[in-house]
Amino acid sequence: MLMRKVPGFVPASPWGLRLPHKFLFLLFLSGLVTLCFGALFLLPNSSRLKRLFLAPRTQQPGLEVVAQVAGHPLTREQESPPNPAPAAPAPGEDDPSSQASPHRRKGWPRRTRPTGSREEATVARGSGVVVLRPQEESIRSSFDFNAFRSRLRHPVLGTRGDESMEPQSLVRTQREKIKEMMQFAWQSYKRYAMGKNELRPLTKDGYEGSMFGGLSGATIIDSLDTLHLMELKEEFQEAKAWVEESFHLNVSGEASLFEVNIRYIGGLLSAFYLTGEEVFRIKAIQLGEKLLPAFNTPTGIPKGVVNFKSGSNRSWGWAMAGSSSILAEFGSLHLEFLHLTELSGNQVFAEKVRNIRKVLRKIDKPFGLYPNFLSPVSGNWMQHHVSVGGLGDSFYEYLIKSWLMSAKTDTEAKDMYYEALEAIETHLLNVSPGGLTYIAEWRGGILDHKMGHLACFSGGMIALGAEDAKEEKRAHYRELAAQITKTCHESYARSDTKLGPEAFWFNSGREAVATQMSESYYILRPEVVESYMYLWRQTHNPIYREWGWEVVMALEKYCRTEAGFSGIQDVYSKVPNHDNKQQTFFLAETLKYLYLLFSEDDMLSLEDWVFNTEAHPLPVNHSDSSGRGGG
Ligand code: DMJ
Repeated sequence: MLMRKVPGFVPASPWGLRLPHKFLFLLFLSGLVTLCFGALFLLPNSSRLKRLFLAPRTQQPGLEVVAQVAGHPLTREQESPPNPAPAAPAPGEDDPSSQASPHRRKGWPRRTRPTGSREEATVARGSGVVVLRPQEESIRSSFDFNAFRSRLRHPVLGTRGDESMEPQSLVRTQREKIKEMMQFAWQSYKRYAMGKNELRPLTKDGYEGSMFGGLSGATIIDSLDTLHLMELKEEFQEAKAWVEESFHLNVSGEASLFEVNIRYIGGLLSAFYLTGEEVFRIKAIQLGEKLLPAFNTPTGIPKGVVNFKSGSNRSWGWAMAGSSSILAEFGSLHLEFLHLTELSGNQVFAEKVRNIRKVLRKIDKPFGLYPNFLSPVSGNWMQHHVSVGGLGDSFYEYLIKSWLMSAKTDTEAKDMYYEALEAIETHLLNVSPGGLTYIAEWRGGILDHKMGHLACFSGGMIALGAEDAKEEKRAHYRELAAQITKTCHESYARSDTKLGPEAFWFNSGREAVATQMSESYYILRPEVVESYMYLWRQTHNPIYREWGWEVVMALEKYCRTEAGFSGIQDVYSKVPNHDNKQQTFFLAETLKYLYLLFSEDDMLSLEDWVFNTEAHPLPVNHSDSSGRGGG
């Protein structure tokens, strides 16, 4: 409708306001808006609101390592939303995560699992163009795989000396037999349980368990390097394809920090170092980030359990009523976490384990011993139970291996190892009336005269560390390693099945045997054959291959079933009572160590590799370029 202009009449606005009023009202309104918007940025703890308004790229400058390489299988996977930011430490508490790191110093945010914008990823997928943010670019290019391989002293799989000289040798036949066992274990798993964590060979199905927070495929990840080593190429490709297509990290359960680290992270890292396949590196780093909330404690000593969904953490209920972290668990992260930093360029992983080292270095140790339970809140020992078996074992292993993996530069780890070993010798080492050397368990000064199967790795560890001890101790440590390994062999030899029990005692006239049914089981554990492998490499005494072969025969006789290998419930009964579990470490460790026992010394040479506690080989950090092997 056309308004007719009437002199002296100013038409009212639709709201009935005249022009000066309207102007004043607009002025007031714009002031109000400016004030509110500004408040979003000035009020404390406004980060959530900022997130609503700022582009994701601005708020998250990229600790994330999601591969956005077009065509890469990872680009097809929708990962879970980012974990919540780690909880801030309580006022006045030392925040280990605030230690200097290049990233942090430059003002990088705390969040360790940020995401890129979905739009950005979509564009990358849609256009087929590689879209990497600057930080991802540096992560991508921070590790030179070819340079790494050229620094190795030996070809990864060795020179195969005996094969070319003796094509039909006994040792070759033995190795082939072990390879066949691996193939059978893998194929059984694939047939009945592909994608599940473990195979149950009696019921012919899969089992997920509760240690991995909803992650699947533990057997696959644990098997990758063994398959590669044995040149089971088709099987390796099956495993790799599963990782590419079906290994999803968007899970939300509670996981064991230790188990995920040694099996999944260790397995992925090894698979990467052996093959150079990016998928393994990227998955390892992504999974490593998911473990970081476990470290949000006042001391930085991680708790044993991390919740993948909420990012909360807790200690195991059985660990001093939920108050303690376990020495073997928080003490067995060092090797893998240093490699996560090496492969990602992200210092956060190395900082976390260096802090653990710092805490352990400072704390008082009763008689130089490391008890198994430590409060992650106070940093105090919670009980004086010391063991080189369960709860303590791999902490000692990681000290000597940190020294070796650092190409013998980490003198702190070396000193800690030899000091700990001296204390163990002084307070825990015993010789039975029958002449068997064993490492007992210590409870505030009282000894339990028993050794767990787990403690049998120590023969190999002491052999491995013997050469870097003080000159006057070297021969002694070699002999000690041999004696402990002999004792562990006795625990096998004295059973009806020639497989060893979970724990064996030295008292009441009985030696190296279990004293109760509840300790008589064998769950396909590797520690005894692990020691045979190290002792073989050190001495070339044929007895270790003989003993190893006895184990192979016993496994075949008592543990092989129609659909895979199974543990047994009583090593003292020739009628096998299977436990219906093919443990992942059987493929990762037991079969790998057996295979290496019957291989040349330069296959995964100890000059180039250290094995994590799940037998996943991680490379020594040779910084010079005098490598000869590479291949
Ligand atoms: C493995 O998972 C590792 O070797 C760990 O350190 C201890 N136990 C099992 C095998 O027995």
